[in-house]
Amino acid sequence: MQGRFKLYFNPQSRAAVVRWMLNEVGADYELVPIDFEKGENRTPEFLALNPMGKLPTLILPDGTVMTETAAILAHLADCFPEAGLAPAVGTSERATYYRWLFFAPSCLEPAGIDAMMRKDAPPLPKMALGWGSYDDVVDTIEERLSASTYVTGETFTAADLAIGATLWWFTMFGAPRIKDSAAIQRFVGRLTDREAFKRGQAPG
Ligand SMILES: N[C@@H](CCC(=O)N[C@@H](CS)C(=O)NCC(=O)O)C(=O)O
Repeated sequence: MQGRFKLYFNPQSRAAVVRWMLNEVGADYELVPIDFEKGENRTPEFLALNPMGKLPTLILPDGTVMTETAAILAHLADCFPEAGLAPAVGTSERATYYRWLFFAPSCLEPAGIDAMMRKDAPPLPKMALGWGSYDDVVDTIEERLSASTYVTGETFTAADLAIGATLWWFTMFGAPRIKDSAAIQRFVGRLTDREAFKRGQAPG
């Protein structure tokens, strides 16, 4: 794909996941540093781009504003088909890819944040929560990662990046069970060994 992407960036944010993906697909991009402490994500200029005041906020080469990490990963995978990070549309592999790509922000992420930030609070009713319970989510991921190398099978895709980046954050922040799970840690290790991940760790 032609043109330059502009990524509003803070290394301690989900924008780091998008930077990793931009490296995976070999995109041309620039980083615009955002300092949360200085409120740079709350200025009128920034809020005009993303009224949520959140990162990642990505400007596509044609000026379109994109937010929401998983959506950005999916779009970049489609824009750079030569990187091979999304199965063909309409296939069963694509269906499995979507399943895990959406599982990351709708189940894994809120379940883990709830488990870490509300650990002393009474549990919310399982039926009302999209993720059911934290243990169900971790059991589901563990089962999947025990059965195949990547979430969609034997090929690395953008869905692995969505799931893997979240599991990597959970490992660092001490989410329950994550560090002790051999299947999850094998997967996280495989992902953080990738060249594109390592390049994304350089100062931005
Ligand atoms: N739903 C968004 C979440 C974005 C988000 O919560 N970003 C955090 C950093 S990881 C943020 O910008 N926080 C700054 C703030 O809310 O002031 C996504 O999946 O990309």
